Amino acid sequence: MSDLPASVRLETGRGGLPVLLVDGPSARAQIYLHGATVTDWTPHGSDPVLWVSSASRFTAEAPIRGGVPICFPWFGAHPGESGAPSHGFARLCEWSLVGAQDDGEDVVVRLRLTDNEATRESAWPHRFEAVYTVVVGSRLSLVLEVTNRGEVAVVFEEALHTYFDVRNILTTEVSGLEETPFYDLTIGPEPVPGEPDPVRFRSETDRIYLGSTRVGTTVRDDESGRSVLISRDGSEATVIWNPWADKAAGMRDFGDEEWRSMVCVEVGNIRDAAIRLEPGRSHTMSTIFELSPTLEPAAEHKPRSTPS
Ligand code: TA6
Repeated sequence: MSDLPASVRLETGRGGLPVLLVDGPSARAQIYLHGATVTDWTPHGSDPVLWVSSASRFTAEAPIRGGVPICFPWFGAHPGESGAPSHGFARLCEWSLVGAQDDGEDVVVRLRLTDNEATRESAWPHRFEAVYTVVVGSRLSLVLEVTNRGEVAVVFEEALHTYFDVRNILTTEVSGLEETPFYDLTIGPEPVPGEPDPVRFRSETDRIYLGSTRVGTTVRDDESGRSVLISRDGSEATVIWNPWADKAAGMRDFGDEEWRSMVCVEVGNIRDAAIRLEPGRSHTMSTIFELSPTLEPAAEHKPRSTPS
């Protein structure tokens, strides 16, 4: 694509997959056309914010294990077609680059996916257009707009399945979901009452929060001394995931010990929050990530002061 700004280069990335290398005034990023997967966002002067497994595959046949895979048009296993790919087809498709431009301190990249022969034969054969806008700056903004290009109403699920890099999962907590009931996929289908405290990690965690509040969610990583503030719009569900040791060891594209240094916090619309779109209508979901220093280690992670 000839008219890319100097801040954006289209290169051949891992596995020979096309990748956009963004180097803007305030941050750098990498976006694979494969799944429109953002695999790196690093504000200048900071450490990378996103986690990618050292065992991730980079092939057209498999999703990238890390970064921000896009789950669409269903989340998890397809309810009716067991052979359908987990989390839908969007993260397995090659998205087309619509364009990119500089915008002050930010760089804006737009990608598109429309129905094709393969998707029209899938478990979700509808006509659609999905436009994904990635704004790379001191904050990372991700906007997914889905339009129903067909003649009938459609229902779909979506999630931005973000893998955050953390120094130590044992001293990481996720706040902003307190008192929100959730589905705990590690124990069963029934909803579980909300909890008064932030989410802390001591075992496999796989939770779906519905009716998540509009206020932000925060990933607080005490050992790195930073937090990631996650705001959202057009999203009524939040998923929190860490596979822990056994699940991690069972995944070929996930390093055995890597569960210690990642956490997924995903904004989406799944289950009761699935989106219904009439013909010609569009729905937009967006999220913004912003770094902030953690001022004081969380009480329970404070080093015990030795009694004088
Ligand atoms: O988002 C959490 C989750 O749905 C977990 O249940 C786990 O399966 C994870 O996604 C990874 O799914 P994947 O299909 O990428 O292996």
